[in-house]
Amino acid sequence: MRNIIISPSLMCADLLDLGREIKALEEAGADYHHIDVMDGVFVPNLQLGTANVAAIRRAASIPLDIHLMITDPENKLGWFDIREGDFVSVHYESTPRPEKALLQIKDKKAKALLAINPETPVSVCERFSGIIDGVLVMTVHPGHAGQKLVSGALEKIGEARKMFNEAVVEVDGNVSYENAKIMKEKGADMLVCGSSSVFNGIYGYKESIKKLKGAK
Ligand code: S6P
Ligand code: MG
Repeated sequence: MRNIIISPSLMCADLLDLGREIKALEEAGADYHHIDVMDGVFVPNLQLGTANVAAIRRAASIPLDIHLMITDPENKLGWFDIREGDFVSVHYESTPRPEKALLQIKDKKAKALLAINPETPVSVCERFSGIIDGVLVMTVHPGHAGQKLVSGALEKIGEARKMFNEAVVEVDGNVSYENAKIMKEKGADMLVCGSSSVFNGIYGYKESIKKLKGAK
């Protein structure tokens, strides 16, 4: 089994107390902070923006995992505080020129991931194999937390792993403890954790992350 990277989704945290949340997640063993950036055009929601990313950066001691759900990201990447060691995902469906955005991310020495919606086949990733450091498989429709798995989305994790032996396969959407087991079996090595696990209010962050990392 691969080393599991845990990336809690900060949009599910207590936004009024984000500094404390960031510290608590880091102490609990989070590897990255997942930041959902939504523009109200590519997805039907508005969420964290450039100022939020900068503020989170100031409070964080671990790298950021920035998930851009915005149209034409190649024209907007310069607005964001992206650093070496971060993960940055752009959606295949968000632009006719994904390679332009991916190359900009690489220029900043961050890891470039191609995100795909539940309806998008994994096969579209193949032509970017020389550029990308991984694939972000969406297992819910991007835009909101608290959704249920889209049927068939889990199978795409295995297809992505088959296509990219070394690259990261990140999964985002309804990562519950139960679903995490299946996702890991299929080859996922990075889990975005939101209201289905880390922020479900049932377990503490440390226990929750331990359960997600350990679940076989
Ligand atoms: C959804 C977004 C995600 C959510 C995460 C929430 O558009 O990209 O990162 O924050 O999926 O987790 P959950 O467990 O509520 O699905
Ligand atoms: Mg996300």
